[in-house]
Amino acid sequence: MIESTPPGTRFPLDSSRDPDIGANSLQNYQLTPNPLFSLVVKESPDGRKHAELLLEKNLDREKQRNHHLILTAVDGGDPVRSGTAQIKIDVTDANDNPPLFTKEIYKIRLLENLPEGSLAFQVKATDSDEGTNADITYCFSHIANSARQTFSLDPKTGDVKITGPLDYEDVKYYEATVEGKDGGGLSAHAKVHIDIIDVNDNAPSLTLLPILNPVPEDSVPSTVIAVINVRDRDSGDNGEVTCNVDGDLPFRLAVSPLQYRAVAAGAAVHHGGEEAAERCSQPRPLRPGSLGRSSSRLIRSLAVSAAGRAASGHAVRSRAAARRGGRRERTAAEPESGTGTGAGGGATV
Ligand SMILES: [Ca+2]
Ligand SMILES: [Ca+2]
Ligand SMILES: [Ca+2]
Ligand SMILES: [Ca+2]
Repeated sequence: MIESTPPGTRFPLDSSRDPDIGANSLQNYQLTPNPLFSLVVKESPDGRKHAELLLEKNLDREKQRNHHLILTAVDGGDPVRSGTAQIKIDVTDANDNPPLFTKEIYKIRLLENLPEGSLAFQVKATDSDEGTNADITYCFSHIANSARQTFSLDPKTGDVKITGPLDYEDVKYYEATVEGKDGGGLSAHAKVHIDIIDVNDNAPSLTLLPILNPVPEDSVPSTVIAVINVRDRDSGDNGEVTCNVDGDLPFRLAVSPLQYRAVAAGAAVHHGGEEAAERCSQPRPLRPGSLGRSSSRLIRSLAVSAAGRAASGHAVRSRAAARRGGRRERTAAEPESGTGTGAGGGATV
């Protein structure tokens, strides 16, 4: 008996036989009490009685997959004689349950450095029917084209794998709807919200805009000589940057929102070329084991002019070096001898 059988359906039972006649013949049927089934006894014109099993309520295979009833046939004799028959009802499955996802919304967080091919998460639905009625296949029923190239959903296992590059700096959030459909055509849906988590995968980048080039040697302290823009595409601690200037130089970095300025320091600027490696690094790793990233840039344009010397001086070291046939350049660690002007040092960071 299929579980979708509607209440009110009747099932004729084989008639019992009693060779006696009159009151000693079959008088009635009885059924063990059962909330789902009852007995209807009909009498045909020849006086024979027939029993029918009547389904009173909906069957539910998922609650009870079989029922045992006992039919008793009683005669009218004295003593009363009876016979019994076992009625065994197997309830076969109907597809009356849609799949049910384990969550209405799958909230997923993925590090942006997860490699392609790795398992991101799994969606799962259950179905209390059996056989193909409980056989679920999964698919994305709604997903942006960009996300479709980034994630794949295994139709059988519900495994979601990464099939394209993740990049927090590019896309921070994905949204999709998954569908689970059983073999009988019933379906269910669940939302998927994917947050991409930032990883420190970008080093700071520096751009240098010289304001004074060359720098007159009589520049007063705090004269802005260059503007350094610093940018780190990461977020939070991963995008936090500090800058410093290597070496003992008459310049210091002054911070203004979103940019650093190289300014003449308190001591007088002395003439001669100066070269400094300016470094920007991230102050602290986000997690143990995740190293901060740094970048540095050799500043060659903070040249200082000296009276009576070629104005361009040491302005762009590479060009000057090329002109001089690669002669070794003096560095900040080798103060020019015999100039006698200004006081070195005093550069602060
Ligand atoms: Ca089902
Ligand atoms: Ca079912
Ligand atoms: Ca960074
Ligand atoms: Ca990042």
